[in-house]
Amino acid sequence: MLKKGRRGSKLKKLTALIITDLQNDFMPSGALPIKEGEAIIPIVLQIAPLFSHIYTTQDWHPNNHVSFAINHGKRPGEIIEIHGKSQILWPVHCVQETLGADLIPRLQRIAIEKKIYKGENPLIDSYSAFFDNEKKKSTGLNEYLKKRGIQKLFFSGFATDFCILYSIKDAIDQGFIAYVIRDACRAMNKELLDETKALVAMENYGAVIILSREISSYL
Ligand code: VGL
Ligand code: ZN
Repeated sequence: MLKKGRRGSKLKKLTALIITDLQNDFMPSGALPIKEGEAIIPIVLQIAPLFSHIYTTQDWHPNNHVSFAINHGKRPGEIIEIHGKSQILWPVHCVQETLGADLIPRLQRIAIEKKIYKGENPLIDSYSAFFDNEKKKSTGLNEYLKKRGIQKLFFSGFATDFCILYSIKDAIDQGFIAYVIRDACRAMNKELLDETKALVAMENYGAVIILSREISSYL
């Protein structure tokens, strides 16, 4: 009985794949390229059929966004303080309604149930799929998932050391079981060990770090 249930579709419905920020601007030719970013595309396409619920996030900034170095007369990589929190400054990226902010074209092949947009407030940056960095506004993802009884979240996409890290913490804080599909993610790695540090931090926070080939044993 139990075995049957495990294989059946009922439990599978309680799981979801979240693909974060798989957008043109984070690709090698984009405004804020992530090293080896293109390497995760075939992996994401390969694992997508394992899930009956797939959600994407998109970084979706206005031109006057606080995270853009140029808006402070500074250079990308510099760090400033905003509302008592340190803010890394980025090149202009993922501006609303631009090609760079679009999901990569190959994601059109998969059935995305809902697209989540983040980083729209010009005054606050927003790495997590759930909340802005000051936890002032929800993207609606938590409420949406809770309504549908989804309990397990598998994360893929960019960037392991920003969006994924922040999303995992919020997911766990909100009671989800959270998995990081390590080979389906890539990091900014501003500093050499940022990816490793993020993975350790997520594991310590309660996330399960897995590889794409192991997914079926966790569904
Ligand atoms: C992100 C850098 C700039 C992210 C967003 O969500 O990972 N990283 N904007
Ligand atoms: Zn951004």
